[in-house]
Amino acid sequence: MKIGIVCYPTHGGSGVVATELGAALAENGHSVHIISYAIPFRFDSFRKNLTYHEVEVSAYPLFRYPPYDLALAGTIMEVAEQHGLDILHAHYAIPHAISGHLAREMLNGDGTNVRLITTLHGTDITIIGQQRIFQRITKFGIRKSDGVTSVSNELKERVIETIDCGAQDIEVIPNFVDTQRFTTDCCPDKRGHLAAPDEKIVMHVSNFREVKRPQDVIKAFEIASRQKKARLVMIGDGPDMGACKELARELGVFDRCTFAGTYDAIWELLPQADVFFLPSEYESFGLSALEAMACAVPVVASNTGGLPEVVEDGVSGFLHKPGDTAAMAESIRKLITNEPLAKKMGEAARETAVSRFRREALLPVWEAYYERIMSQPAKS
Ligand code: GMT
Repeated sequence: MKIGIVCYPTHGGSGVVATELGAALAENGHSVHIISYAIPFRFDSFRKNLTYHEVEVSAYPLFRYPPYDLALAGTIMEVAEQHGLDILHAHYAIPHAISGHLAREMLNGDGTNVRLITTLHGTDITIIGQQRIFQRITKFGIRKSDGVTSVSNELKERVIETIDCGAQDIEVIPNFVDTQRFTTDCCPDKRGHLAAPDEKIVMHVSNFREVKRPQDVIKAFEIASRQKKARLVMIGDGPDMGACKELARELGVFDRCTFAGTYDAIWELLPQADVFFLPSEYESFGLSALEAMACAVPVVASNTGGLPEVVEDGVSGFLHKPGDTAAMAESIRKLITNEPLAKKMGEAARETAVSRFRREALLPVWEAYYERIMSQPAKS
């Protein structure tokens, strides 16, 4: 198949999923065209069947806000026409589904017959899609897509409850992980850089936005590490980073925190964690937790959104109400003070990642879904 994939290039789950899916499809012999405004950070190499197309945004002085959505539609149209795309897969509803729809409308019946599939990732529904100005356009993008997928059952239910999708059916296809890249192999030299030999490592990876509750990471770590020498490794960057550092100073744990910044090869760091910590207010899925699990790291997280579909409470980690930092701290304490428990849960986590979410298992699901959508008449 000839597949166009539209995504955000920035550090965020939707861009990771889109890029990893593109690479996997290309490896399987499909011709894949990634369309974005910059090279997505997980787009680690130019390889056979995989091409990147940059959206050119015009900076004409009349434009206070350059019309990115139209530039994207124009680029999609050109790529679809030039390469005869069968499928255009938009990751994240706003603006990708709308620009995709516009491109398809301009093309179809004009010698091209491209199908639009939109994958809803979470904040496109729970945050952006709830803003008054974007509510109806999100609904429009969903209704106009030839196929719509969601990354968890919980997100699907939420979409149905909050958005009038008309006759549109939503297929749940969970995120996947490359269990050969995300493995248990630990690079001891890197562990040495991260922590002292007698320190347990609690790790958090996110884009430090409000929805991730990153200050709760500091609060729970301060409590959990009172009895056991531990180091908090914070990976990523975002608007709440300054507040996190401030809080770490206030609570007297700044010296035991490593603010590592953004690190692309996250598979090198995750296996060195003893606990992965994700206390988000909401996660439609929790890809970063799944990546940690693939590295046999037990997870302490919120029992919110799609996380319970990924982490099994008491088996591969512990789940608590968002904001319950005392309970989260107690679970972290258990894991950093009880090595056999952490090992058992880590093994269960890896087992879940391999059995339910490995790339090789979910790639055929995507291929079958594309085939199904292509066999149906295109929407307009
Ligand atoms: O807010 C983020 O974490 C980024 C966001 C994105 O769209 O890039 O992530 C969402 O999509 C990921 C991939 O499907 C999911 O694993 C994340 O749980 C989801 N984030 C939220 O729902 C907050």
